[in-house]
Amino acid sequence: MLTMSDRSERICVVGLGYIGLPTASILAASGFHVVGCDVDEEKIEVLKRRELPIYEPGLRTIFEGAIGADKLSFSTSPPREADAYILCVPTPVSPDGSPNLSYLREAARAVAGVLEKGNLVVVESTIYPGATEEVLFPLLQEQGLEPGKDVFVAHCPERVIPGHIIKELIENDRVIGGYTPECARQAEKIYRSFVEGKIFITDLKTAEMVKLAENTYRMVNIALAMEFALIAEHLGINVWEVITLANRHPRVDILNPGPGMGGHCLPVDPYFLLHVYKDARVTHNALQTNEIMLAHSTGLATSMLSPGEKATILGVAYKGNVDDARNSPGFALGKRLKEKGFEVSYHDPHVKAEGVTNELEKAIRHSHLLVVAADHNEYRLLKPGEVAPLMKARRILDLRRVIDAALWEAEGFEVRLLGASSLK
Ligand code: SAJ
Repeated sequence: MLTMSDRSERICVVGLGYIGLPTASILAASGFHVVGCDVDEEKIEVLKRRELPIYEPGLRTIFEGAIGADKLSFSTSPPREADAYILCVPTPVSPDGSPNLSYLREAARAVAGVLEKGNLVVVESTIYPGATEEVLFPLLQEQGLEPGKDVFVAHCPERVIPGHIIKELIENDRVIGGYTPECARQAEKIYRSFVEGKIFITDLKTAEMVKLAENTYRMVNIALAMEFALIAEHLGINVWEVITLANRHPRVDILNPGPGMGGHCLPVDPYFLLHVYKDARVTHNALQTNEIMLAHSTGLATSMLSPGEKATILGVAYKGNVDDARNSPGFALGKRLKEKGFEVSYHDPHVKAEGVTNELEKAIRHSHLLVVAADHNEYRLLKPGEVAPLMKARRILDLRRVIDAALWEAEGFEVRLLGASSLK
């Protein structure tokens, strides 16, 4: 449980996205005076009106409590009066897979301009090993500040999963890499205020690599599940049964196949490893598998459609029960189907985006095929009997094993499940 002690230190969190906003809120709820910064003026206005631009369970209560206690305010630029600056800006990769650290550089430049001796700078954004030094140090030195002597520098990668961010911010262990041991200790003091898990101290590069190891491990595991799905289809067996049974082994934990790995992390972060070590073959091949699954899913959908027919993509969030559509497998699939000349509509109960409706009836009407692309709870509750009269044909492709196939078949639907040649 968070306790709001009265802490005199002031913290500035730069970048108010899925990580920065919850982090700023939780630090403020722990008693620090927090200024949340973002270059997006509209977002700052929204936050000043006490509205939340994202949905994350538990965030609203903490956010409102912190603002109510006058601990959390917002600005478009970092203030001079902070003791610590935490950078939570996006670190995407360019279309060619090379790291795009422009947001980090911009944020670091803005912070470097207001730093004073004795301040702490923490990078939370995911970056390649060596990048904290590469980006920050020249900017600090330009200001006449010596890293580790005048300003403390640390990397503390976020490792929380969207959908459970608040819980995981509090409960997960943290790894803090310091430029010097004292840098790490300074950062630890801040994270200790709300982290109930253990905090492990290491050096900068190790902390940077730890984050990439975590996400690459998960990405490779999912890619393997995807490959197993392709093999199972080839053999005429059901991959979901294979995985369930294999996972009964005490040392096996295979994840689930799907139409693609989306989001801002798993399909992106492994490229940072390739940036520092281009012969990382396992990583490279696993990333390719993600691409292969998208093509395969498109093929499955196409095989269930005749020219000019309409497909409805159910779920454009990158995964179930979140409102984030970055690197959305659902959108990617829809785009490919459109390119093949099919009509496509998008439905999602959580995502607000152009061309996506939250009204199921509207999305499904006159459709020939439903494609379940995100494992939202709402889709588990879909009733085939209610859906069927709206459609022009009774067909459903489940890319996430969400629906109860027997129920849909009983209603006359042709049902196809990714990773299984038949449903039995
Ligand atoms: N996915 C599958 N099969 C699975 C699990 C996931 O296809 O069995 C897909 C999802 O549908 C989604 C993508 O993979 O499209 C990524 O989803 P995710 O739930 O695996 O991960 P993220 O991106 O939401 O969060 C990950 C987490 N990393 C790890 O678990 C190692 C989280 O802890 C990190 O903080 C986050 O990346 C991040 O920000 O780096």
